[in-house]
Formats: sequence, C-alpha cells, structure tokens
Amino acid sequence: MTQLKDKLSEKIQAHRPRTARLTKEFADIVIDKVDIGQCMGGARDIKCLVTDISSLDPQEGIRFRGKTIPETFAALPKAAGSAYPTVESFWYFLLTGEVPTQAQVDEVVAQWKTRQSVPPYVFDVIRTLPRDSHPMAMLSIGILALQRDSKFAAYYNSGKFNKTNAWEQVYEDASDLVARIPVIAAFIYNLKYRDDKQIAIDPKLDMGANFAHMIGQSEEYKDVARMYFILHSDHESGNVSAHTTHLVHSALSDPYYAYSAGLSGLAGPLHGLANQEVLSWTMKFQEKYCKGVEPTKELITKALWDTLNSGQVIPGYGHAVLRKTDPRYMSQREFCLKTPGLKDDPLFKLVSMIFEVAPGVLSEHGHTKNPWPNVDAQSGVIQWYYGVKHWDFYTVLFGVGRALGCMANITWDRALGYALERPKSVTTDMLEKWAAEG
Ligand code: CMX
Repeated sequence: MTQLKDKLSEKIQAHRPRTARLTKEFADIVIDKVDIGQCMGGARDIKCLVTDISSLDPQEGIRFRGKTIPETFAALPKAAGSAYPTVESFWYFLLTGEVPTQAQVDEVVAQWKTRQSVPPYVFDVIRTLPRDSHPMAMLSIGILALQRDSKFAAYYNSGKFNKTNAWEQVYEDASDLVARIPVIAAFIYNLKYRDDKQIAIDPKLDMGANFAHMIGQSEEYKDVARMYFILHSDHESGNVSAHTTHLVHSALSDPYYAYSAGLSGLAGPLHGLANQEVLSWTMKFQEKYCKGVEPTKELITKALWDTLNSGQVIPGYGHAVLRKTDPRYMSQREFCLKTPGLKDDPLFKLVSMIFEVAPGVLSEHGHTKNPWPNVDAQSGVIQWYYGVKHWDFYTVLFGVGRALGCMANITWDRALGYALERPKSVTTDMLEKWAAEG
C-alpha cells in the first residue's frame, strides 16, 4: 500500500457509517421537489447526486474539497521552482481531502511514473483513424482501447468480487488512467500537428511538466499545464462529463468505459468544446469585422448581436449553475495579467474587451440566466499565446484535467457503494394529466 491508498482507505472507513446512516435511517426525508419545467428542462437544479469531491455555489463558484481555487493553489505543495502545485499533489488532495506533505506528493509522482506506460496497441488504434478525425474522438477511443487492462473488470470476472473491496480496483484503474491520459493526449497532439514527431516521456518530470515536454513546449508552459489541468478537474457532479462518467460506472462498467463515455459528453459544444468555439468565434470576428482596423467595443457589440440574431450562442458565456463570472475564468485571467508578454498580447486584449461588452449584450438579449463568462472564455487565449494554436485540441486538454475529478469521484462511488443510477421517465400524457389537475 502507498501512503495515498492508506490514507484513502482510512478516510473511506471513517465515511462509510455516515452514508449507511443516511440510507438506513433517513431515506424518506424530502430534500427537493420536481416540477414539469425541470422534467422538460434537463433536470436543472434537481438535487439527486452526492459528491464530496467538489461543490459549486452559483455565486461563489467551485470549491475543491471545501477550498476555493486561490485557497487550493495556496495550500498545496508547489512543484520545484514553480508557483503552482503539481497535478499529483492535487490528486492526493481530491481523493483524500487532505493537503499532502512533500513526501506524500513525491510518492504519488513516483507512483504515476510506474503507471504511465501506455501499451503500444493503444497508439496503433489511434493511428488507424483518419488523420482529420477530431482529437476528442481519438482521445475517447484511446481511453476505450485501454479497457483491456482494467483491473476492476478483471476483479469483477475473477469470481471473488467483493463489494466492500471493489473500490481498490477502481482506484488502481483510476490511478493508471490519470497517469496515462496525458501521454495519450501528447501522442495525439504530435500525431496530428507535429508530423508524428513523438517525444519520449521524461521520467524526471511531474505530470504537468512532462506533458509540456512531450508536446515540445517551453519551460513556461509547464505551469500552464499544471494550472490548466487543476482548474478543469471537477465542477461537482451534475455537468455532462462528470455525470456521464458516474452514470456509466454505476452499471459497474469499469473506469475506462466510464471515462471514454464522459469524454464523448465533454466533446459537445455546449460543454467542453466551447473553448475551441471561443477561439473560432474570435478569429472569425477578426477576419470579418476587423479587416485593416483595430477591434473596438462597437464592432464587438455588432458581432455579438449578429451571432445571437443568427440563433447561435455566444461561446464561453452563460452557465447552467453559475450566476457570476466563473472563478476559473478569473484565475486564468490573473495568470495572463501577471505574465509579461501575455498581458499585452493582442488576443488577450481582445478577449478582455469581449468580457467588457458581452455581459451587457447578453443581458439585453434577455435569454440567458447568466450573462457572465465561464472557464472556456479564457483558456484558449493562453494556449494560443504559447503556440498551441490548433484549437480543436483544446477540449483534449480539458479532458486530461477532467479525468482527475471524474476518477476521484468514481473511486468514492464504489467505496460508498452508490447505487445503479436509474431515474424514472414519464410520458407526455402523464405530464398533461398532472398539468390539468394543477
Ligand atoms: N449565448 C446565447 N444564448 C444563451 C447563452 C449564450 N452564451 N447562454 C444561454 N443562452 C440561452 C439558452 O440557449 C436558452 O435559450 P432558449 O430559452 O432560447 O432555449 C436561454 O438562454 C436560457 O438558458 P440558461 O438557463 O441561461 O442556460 P442553460 O443552463 O440552458 O445552458 C449553457 C447553459 C452553458 C449550455 C449555455 O449558457 C450556453 O450554451 N453557453 C454557451 C456555450 C458554453 O460556453 N458552454 C460551456 C459551459 C462550461 C462548460 O461546461 O465547459
């Protein structure tokens, strides 16, 4: 056992009586009601999922294990010579809720190195796809191809399956998956955008730094990767990628099946793909409205209205839960403002100008409940600045980060024995009858 698995086991034993008591003694306590609007409207706001990994307040934004983003960054041990924590220290924190010591972080870093080797057949499978396949399809297929290695599936089929211990095999798969996904993502990047010039893993580097190294990036990008993966990790359980992963795993499908499905949800333009759409929208705006002239607030206003009037959404704005500017947006904006060169970058200035204008336009438009920017409105600018200009890759980066939250969640799902998810559907006739009855 590693220190992380030991600590996790201790936390799980301590938590189990709480879950058991709620299920046994308080199962019939009502915590919500459901109206027709929610039934027709994507189950918005219905309280029917449990997670202790993160929670999302509409005004304040995300807290990981009770800590805001600045508190999380401040509390965790930093990567050597960096102002940012390693992804490995964040993984320890997400799983256990405790800030690790440097020695505990070092052990996770060393552990991931033993787990990060990706079997060659996974690369072969990705290579057989047409080169113009979307990188999210490649990533989802790559993760699915790893399923053959699932320790949880092998355990389930071993004839010795024991519900109490099953979390240990989910933890093993989850740890393998989070260690391997950046390697697969880097392979896809090099295959598609660097003429298949692959770069070997550097065993001396932590996960974020190694990812930067494997895609041929600069020293500075190491912190970008660490920050990006941590910020995108988790956003409580109701969003499409997290919920899909949880739902699929609730059928005892192993973590590879579950996260491949989660990634497919992340690839939607209303979810993770919005960060690619933001860059695409901004570039089209410059091309169409700014030929030979500097962008102005007036031009941006016109472009925003043209987008809305053509029935499209403004990518990177609005949110199903948040009702203020996403702190993940602010965290990335602060990174831009404190990075010499980036703060004066024309694209960053343009995105900042959109931030000044878009909330007013969306408020006047009057449809969205939240006119403020979300995480996706800012992330592409940073990637672009550092030379990662293939914006269809941006959701892959999101998917590498989101693996941390999804994998931490399903490890705990199994530890606490969460049930097969199976909500009830109703017919339109039933709804009309209830509507008529008032
Ligand atoms: N531009 C234009 N219209 C918007 C809008 C936007 N950015 N955000 C919401 N609306 C519209 C909705 O389409 C909906 O319109 P109709 O009433 O005509 O159907 C109306 O406002 C009400 O929507 P809402 O309750 O405010 O928002 P939802 O919970 O339904 O949707 C989201 C949330 C994120 C899908 C939506 O705000 C959106 O489409 N935003 C743009 C895409 C985006 O940035 N997605 C990334 C979200 C973060 C992430 O998951 O990565």
